[in-house]
Amino acid sequence: MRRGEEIVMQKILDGLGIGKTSRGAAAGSRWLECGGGVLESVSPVDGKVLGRVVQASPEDCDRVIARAAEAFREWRMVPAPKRGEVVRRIGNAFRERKQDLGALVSLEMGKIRAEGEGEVQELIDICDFAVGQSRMLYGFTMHSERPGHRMYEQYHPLGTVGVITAFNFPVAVWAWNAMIALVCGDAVVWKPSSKVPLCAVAAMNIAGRVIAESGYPDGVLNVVIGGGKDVGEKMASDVRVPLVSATGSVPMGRRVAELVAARLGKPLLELGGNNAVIVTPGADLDLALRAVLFGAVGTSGQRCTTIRRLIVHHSVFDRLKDLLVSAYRQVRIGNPLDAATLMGPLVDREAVEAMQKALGEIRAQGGRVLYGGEVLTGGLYDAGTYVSPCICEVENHYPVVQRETFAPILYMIRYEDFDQALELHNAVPQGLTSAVFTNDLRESEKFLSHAGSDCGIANVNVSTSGAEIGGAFGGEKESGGGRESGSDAWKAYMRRQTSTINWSGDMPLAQGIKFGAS
Ligand code: UN1
Repeated sequence: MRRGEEIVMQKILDGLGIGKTSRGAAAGSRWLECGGGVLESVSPVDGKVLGRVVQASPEDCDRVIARAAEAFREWRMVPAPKRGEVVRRIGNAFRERKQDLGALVSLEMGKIRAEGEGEVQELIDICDFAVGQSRMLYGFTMHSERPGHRMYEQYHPLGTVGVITAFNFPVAVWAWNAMIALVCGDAVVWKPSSKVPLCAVAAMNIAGRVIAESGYPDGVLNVVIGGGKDVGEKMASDVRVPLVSATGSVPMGRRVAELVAARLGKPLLELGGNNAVIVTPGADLDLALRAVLFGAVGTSGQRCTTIRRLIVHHSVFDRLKDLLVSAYRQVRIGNPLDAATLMGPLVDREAVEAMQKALGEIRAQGGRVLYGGEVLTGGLYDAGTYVSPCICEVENHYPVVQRETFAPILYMIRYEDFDQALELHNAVPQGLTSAVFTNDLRESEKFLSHAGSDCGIANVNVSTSGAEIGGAFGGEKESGGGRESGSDAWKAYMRRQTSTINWSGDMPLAQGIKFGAS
């Protein structure tokens, strides 16, 4: 980075309250002394160390969980709309810091600035959503079969919610969970990815201050920065954390699910995708091109919603391929903080290695690289984290195509008829998000029908990535089955209770049972 840029970034870090060394755990605005090892945050932009964090040990994590449990006892008694008022103030605090926090997301994770700010906007949007939700924690009422009885359902706060987030959305996915959990009356313990600890420090500095000013206990909103074994596994196995919401890889989700299930807690999993877009003969190719470019190249292919597979009718395959290759050629790759850049670096060198390994497998399994895939060198590129986005022609059954490689590799696959396209579409272990590009009502309806896409999200003429917060977000099969963010996803964060009240002077039994004197 140039000197001038470094000064601007230093100002941003200072403004967000990030010093050279941060503490690894906080209850609200209070940062706690931690006893774990030191973690370095390395920017993928230029390979420089941005700061250090003294991580939490398992004992520190234990202390935080205890504080959260204590804070919960008070927080659950605060009326939900008043809890919403606190979340409204949190949203406003983030509104004021949108540019700076967005820049930090870019610097620490590598996504371009427009996407960094977009991520903070997603955080703000979910705050607004949660505020409204705080007045709409509805349960049903039913008609009792017994005379003089009333039946209804109510939703109570659940307890402490553990939130494990991935590097690719350093702040938004925390907010999806935390802001909804807060209005539901829960306490939150957040374990961010160790690749992006400073975003978590900054986010907690902003939100923690609001909690402190609100006069409610600090322990309502907590962060614990530490390794998967020290913090993640501790949280997953702790009975004081009734719900653990985890976003990340399938192996991570499997581990969390095992630990949570072993103690009969609730896991909420949002794991990998292998998202496909079907492009039919009558599709608007210009629309498809724009959607695929954003969906496959955006965030350098590191969203769980990234388009991985493009299933294209043979009659338009070559045209779309040529359009894509020429669009890929024009993608400006470089410093994510420059306004002209469309694609920043991958998160670290390991991600680059994983991409190169996948490219080797693609070739070995019979695939053809149509464009890109090189590791870039020279100047800023010498950080070793920059690659060119890649397009390959493959067959769906290749083992490498069946798994998620978290990199900008787009697989192009041909199809002959629409039913075959649907079969190829569903023939992967994952089921997060999907789309069809078509102007044919029958094709779009079939895609959305129970014989169509088997994913948690299915779109028509809309990219797989870039979902709005208002819908429930999550997928089927290996993608984990959880739903977060909008719609009625809040219900997972509450304890559901069915109540029957007898206002008659009799004691009739259900199912018409006569028992003794009744
Ligand atoms: C993720 O990649 O884990 O739909 C979440 C999207 C974003 C969220 C992605 N709103 O692409």
